[in-house]
Order: sequence, then structure tokens, then C-alpha cells
Amino acid sequence: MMQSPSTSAPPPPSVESRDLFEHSIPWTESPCFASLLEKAHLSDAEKDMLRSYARDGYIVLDFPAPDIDAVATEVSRLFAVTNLETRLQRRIQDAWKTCPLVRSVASNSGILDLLRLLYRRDPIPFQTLNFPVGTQQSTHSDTLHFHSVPHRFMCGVWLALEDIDAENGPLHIYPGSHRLPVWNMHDLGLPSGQEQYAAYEAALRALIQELGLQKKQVLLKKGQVLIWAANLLHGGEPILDVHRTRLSQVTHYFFSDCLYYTPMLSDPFLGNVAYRQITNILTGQRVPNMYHGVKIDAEAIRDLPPSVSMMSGSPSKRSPFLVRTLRRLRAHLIE
Ligand SMILES: O=C(O)CCC(=O)C(=O)O
Ligand SMILES: [Fe+2]
Repeated sequence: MMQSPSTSAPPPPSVESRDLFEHSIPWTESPCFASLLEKAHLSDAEKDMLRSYARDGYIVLDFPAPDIDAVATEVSRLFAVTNLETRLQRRIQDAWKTCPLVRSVASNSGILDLLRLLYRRDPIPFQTLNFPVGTQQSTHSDTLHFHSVPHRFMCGVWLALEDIDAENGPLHIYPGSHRLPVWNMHDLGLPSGQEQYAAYEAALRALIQELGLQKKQVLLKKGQVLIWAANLLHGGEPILDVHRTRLSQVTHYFFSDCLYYTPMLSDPFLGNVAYRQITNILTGQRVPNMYHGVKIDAEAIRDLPPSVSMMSGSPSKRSPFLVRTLRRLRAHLIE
């Protein structure tokens, strides 16, 4: 006798519903965090730190390596010898590729152990940025630039290579703001792309005002580190003393077994996902994009026919209907 498809389908894997909230989001951001923490075999100090990261979305600690001066000297030297364009940009991206000390900061084993505790997955340092002075960057969430599926498996680790005070453009954060929903371009009704960044910044300013979020300047001593959760709102304060430097390094980390992508450049509901091909700074190797335990070939997805992957590939491959829709969306926003 023929069986109906539903009765012949294999039973779903047996999984405690509670476990889903452990693996689909970092445990410190899970609705089950309190009970997960209770079951965890950790010291009281570790539990306190995890509770504070869960509540505030950041922690500050001493960088677990002694020779910060050597890193600071090396990073100033990088800016002294680099070309004019980089000096004007006031940042060097991925100096880890050529500078062993920058790489050693990104690969510090104490930080990696801590991130393993905070995220319960293997951390993957994938980008370094070094700054000679404050960035004065407007308030944003890093989820716009770096995001993962499952969500929020990303964090920033920011090391002060000299003392930071109110005068030399410290970082600012909005404690607890990581618990807000993720507001990326399409969540705000904006089409993807750098052109809409000003609208994104304005939306976040309105959100902060509406919710009455309280800003905190992060005044770090040389050798201190700030770790922040993916969705914590943060930015750079104005530089009050233009003669001051603000030598620093930020390393951005993803975690194992995720899809990695750039939401700012993606329209997921139009089939356009800007996947990232990240390199693990620890190994120098590419990291596969993983979805439900399966390796995803981002290049192959991009080459699917237009009816399947509607907005990806070259413009000539795109569905005319979606091209028109996107054009209308953009025109509407610019009006
Ligand atoms: O260093 C700063 O002022 C901002 C850095 C930042 O936003 C980041 O690295 O994600
Ligand atoms: Fe950022």
C-alpha cells in the first residue's frame, strides 16, 4: 500500500525545544540564559561576568599579554611608513597580514578562551583595524556590517594602545542596547547599499532619542580591552584635542558554524545576500559558510538562474520585475 508522504517522512530529530534557544543565538542572549547558566559548571566569578555581558552587552578587562608598548610602537611605525591615502583614511585594515604583533593581538589565547566562554563556539578573528586617532564614527550596530546566521555570533574586541580620555575621541556605547531588535537596512524599510547609510544613521539617532538610551564614554587605560556584543550600539566621540592621538586596535570576531554576510549590502527577501568569504586570522585559511551543518558555496548561490536567485549575479541575469521593484523603492526613498 502506498504511504502518504507525511507518514513516510522520517521523524524530526528529537531535540529538547529548550536546546533550540541555546544553539540558535548566543547563550547570553537566549531567553533560556538563566537556566543554562544555572546548569553550567563555572566559577562564581565567571558566572558574574557572563551575567554582566548578558545584561550590558559589553565587558572591560586587562588585555592578557604584558607587552602593550611593543604593539603600540609597531602600530605607530605602521602609520609613519604607510602611504598618504592610508594616513588620510586614519585606519589600516588587516595589518595582521604583514605585522606579527597585530596578528598576535588578534590571536591572543586568553581572549580566545574568554570568547569561547561568552559564545560557546570557537571564535574566528577575521579582521583587524588599527587607528592612529579617534574615528568620530556615528553610532551604529556592527550587525549592519558583519552578521551571521544564526544571529549575533559576532563581537568586537577593542584594545587601547594608549590612555583614552574624554579629549582624544573615546568610544561611546549604549549599555544594554544589544538587547534591542537588530535594525539593519531592510528592517528599517531601506534598500541595501552604502548610499542609504545616512538614512540608517538618522534612524538610529531617532531610536536612541525615542527610547531615551543613555550614552556612556568608554575611558580605557593603555592595555585595557572592551569586548562588545554584535548588536550593541556604539561609535566614536568627537576629538576635543586635535593634537592627541588615540592609538588602538579593534579585532572583529565571528564564531564557528555560521553563515557570514554583510547586511548593509544585502536584500535577503529579494534573494540577494552579500556573503562574506572570511579568512581565519589564526590559520590564514578561508572559513566555509555553514548552514544547518552544511557547507554553503556562496559563489554557486550567486550563479543560480535569476528565477531562483533573483537579485544576485550580473544585472543582465536579474529578474526584470525585481530590477523595476528595486528602482521604484530607491526612487521612492529619494523623493
Ligand atoms: O574605534 C572607533 O571609534 C569605532 C570602531 C568601531 O565601530 C568598530 O570597530 O566596530
Ligand atoms: Fe563598529
